[in-house]
Amino acid sequence: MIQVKEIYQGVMEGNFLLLAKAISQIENKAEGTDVFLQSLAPVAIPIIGITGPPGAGKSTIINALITDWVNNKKKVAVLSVDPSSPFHQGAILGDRIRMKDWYLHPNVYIRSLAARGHLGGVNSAMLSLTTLMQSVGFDCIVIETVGVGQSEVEVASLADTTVVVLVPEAGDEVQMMKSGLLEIANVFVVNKSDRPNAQIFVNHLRQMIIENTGSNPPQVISTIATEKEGIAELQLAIEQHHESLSLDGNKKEIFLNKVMQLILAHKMNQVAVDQIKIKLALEYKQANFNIFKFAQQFYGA
Ligand SMILES: Nc1nc2c(ncn2[C@@H]2O[C@H](COP(=O)(O)OP(=O)(O)OP(=O)(O)O)[C@@H](O)[C@H]2O)c(=O)[nH]1
Ligand SMILES: [Mg+2]
Repeated sequence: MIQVKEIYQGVMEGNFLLLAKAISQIENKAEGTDVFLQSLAPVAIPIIGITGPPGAGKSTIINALITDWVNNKKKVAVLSVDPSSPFHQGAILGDRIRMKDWYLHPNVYIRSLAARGHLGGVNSAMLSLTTLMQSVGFDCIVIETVGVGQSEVEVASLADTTVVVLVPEAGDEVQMMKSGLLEIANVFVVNKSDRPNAQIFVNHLRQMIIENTGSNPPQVISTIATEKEGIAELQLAIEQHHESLSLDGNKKEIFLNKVMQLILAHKMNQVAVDQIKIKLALEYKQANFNIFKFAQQFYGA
């Protein structure tokens, strides 16, 4: 496995080759990965999760955020989780176009990751990767996920600050309530505010937030990402949320969530799925088959 020091050196020089290699090794759980992860000494750089429905403008917003950061001499890492269904083949290509200003920039590292096919689940892979980013000299770390499935919502919940991007379209409020986005949002962005009725949507959303959330309700920021309008306000809202986090002890909750994810992933890795399948094939048709009894024999694993 590659040395953290060498990766850090590369990042400082704008050479991400070793970083990319380390990421692949972590994704594949290559030998030595656990020891490597345990050797990390992360700095508490806040992780910003950006989620929302397909095409809401998440990548365009990130593109605009990067402009500000790079102007302030920050090193930026963006991890985007690709749902990796055949229908999303264009996503990576699309991101390359949307964030084109940054793909070759020495202070910006952008990586797309498949949502499926990770040993131990995408959450534990993402946790490993964000911790790696925190350990090799980045100043800003962003995770982009498409908020359509529960797993993507969970990935976003690994972030310190979760930004939910919506567009002013009728019906989105209902969809949002269903998909659990209201619970995970720390900041709402209503992007594409150049569309008609954007302000009505913003008012609706604010009303809904008042009715459904307690203390520290999420701010609602209007943006036109393509024009970089509202981006400074978004930066400020993210910073304010992060300050409030440090104050009220929520960081402990975030860590607890991460520990649970790791334990879960570790336990799942120990489960011999093939053996279960073989046994199940023999037993599931039996008249007295009981799923709880059947599962219990594997609990100790
Ligand atoms: N009119 C308008 N178009 C926008 C705005 N922001 C983004 N777009 C356009 O919306 C389209 C989708 O933008 P993306 O940034 O790729 O959206 P995304 O949420 O990252 O999309 P996925 O990653 O595929 O889910 C692009 O054609 C953008 O140019 C905006 O504020 N106004
Ligand atoms: Mg995108």
